[in-house]
Amino acid sequence: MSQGITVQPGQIIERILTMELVRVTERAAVASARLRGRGNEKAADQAAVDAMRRELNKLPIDGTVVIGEGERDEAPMLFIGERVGNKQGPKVDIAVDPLEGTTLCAKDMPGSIAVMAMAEAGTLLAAPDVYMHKIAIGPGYPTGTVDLDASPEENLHNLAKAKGVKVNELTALVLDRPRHADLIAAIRKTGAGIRLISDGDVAGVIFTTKPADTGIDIYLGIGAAPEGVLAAGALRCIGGQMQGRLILDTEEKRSRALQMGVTDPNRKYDMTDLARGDVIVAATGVTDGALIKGVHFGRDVITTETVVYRSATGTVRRIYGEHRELAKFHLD
Ligand code: VTB
Repeated sequence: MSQGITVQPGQIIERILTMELVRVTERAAVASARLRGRGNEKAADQAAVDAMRRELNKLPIDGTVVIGEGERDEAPMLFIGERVGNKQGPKVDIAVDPLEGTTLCAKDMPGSIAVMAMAEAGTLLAAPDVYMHKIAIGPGYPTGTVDLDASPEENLHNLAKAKGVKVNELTALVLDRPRHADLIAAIRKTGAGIRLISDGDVAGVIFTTKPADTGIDIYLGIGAAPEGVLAAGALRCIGGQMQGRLILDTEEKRSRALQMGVTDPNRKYDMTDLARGDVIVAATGVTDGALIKGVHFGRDVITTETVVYRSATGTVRRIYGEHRELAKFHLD
């Protein structure tokens, strides 16, 4: 039982919590997977939120949600600032996206995941739910190979040079949105390919870490800021480079961000500004995806696949779960 775990003083992020996080994302994934393909994004999201919150509150942590379902007045659960855990363990920051890719889940399309990060207290960027301009590449390139403020042409040429390939051998991943029309045109002009995705840019950023498997060399464009922090957490563990800038284009957004501690609205955040400390990121597949398989319901067994990243060691674990005590899932 998670309640029985004792955390040694001095161990900021207890190793055993790695497995505890898996339980949290597994439960959220199973809960929302029951609503796959029902066309009801809200219900699927709510199921994931309920399950994730319930499991989080069993953990031996004194957690504060820094990336959550929204601000207190708009989210009854897992709101930003909510305290989670049994309060008897280390102080930690919690970032959650109980169902990343709600539309993918509602349409039963590939790539929706239940994802969360846990980090030393005060080390994850408390980002408001606004857009973020992002760029990311995988490990093995010199620092500064790409830059958020350089043109797409420049970035692709520099990346091709660093990889030792021609630009037209690169593939970029971009969210399929009208706001990216110019970006897409600029990338295509270089000869590089683009994989357009409808949702799910946490996984999209992670794809850049294994170009040989995923075919993706670089992530470019504008997605949500909370997802940017979660992706940066994962990239911190695997290696790679990422930069992000909040898009605070109204007075209202700027003052909201200021309340959350963002004093420079134009700041360019590096991966380590987004996620600074020792961090663990766990993601369980809801629908089958390229990163991880989704939940499968059998007669007597539910199977899950989870990937857990830990920054302190760079360890990546894939955990395949066969759950036979099905009664506990009926709570979800
Ligand atoms: C992306 C995508 C997410 O939000 O971050 C996107 O990866 C950005 O917002 O899965 P828009 O949909 O408004 O473009 C999601 O689609 C959902 O959080």
